[in-house]
Amino acid sequence: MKVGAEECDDHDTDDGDGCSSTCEEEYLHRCSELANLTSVCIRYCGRDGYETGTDEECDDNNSSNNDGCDSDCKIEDLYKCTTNLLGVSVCSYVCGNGDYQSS
Ligand SMILES: [Ca+2]
Ligand SMILES: [Ca+2]
Ligand SMILES: [Ca+2]
Repeated sequence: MKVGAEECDDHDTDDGDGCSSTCEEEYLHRCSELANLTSVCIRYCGRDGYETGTDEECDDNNSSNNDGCDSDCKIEDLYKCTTNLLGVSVCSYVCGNGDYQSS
């Protein structure tokens, strides 16, 4: 169960499963508690589209690189992303599109 300053507790001391060995939510993960006070952590990057208030810069609901939004949900160089009606990022390569963008 969660005590004091813990952000999560998944009954192990492993890193890389969403809840770290120091009981902190890991990068790009979100944890929620079950009724038995065990934390279940999921990686929100690569699902549910782009979510504001998270570490995502974009989310195209996949874990592929080189499509504008990389596997860590960061916008790749020379791409620009917008969010479609379903909340999913749509990224396009801005180099060579005839529209100079300085940033
Ligand atoms: Ca863990
Ligand atoms: Ca997401
Ligand atoms: Ca991608």
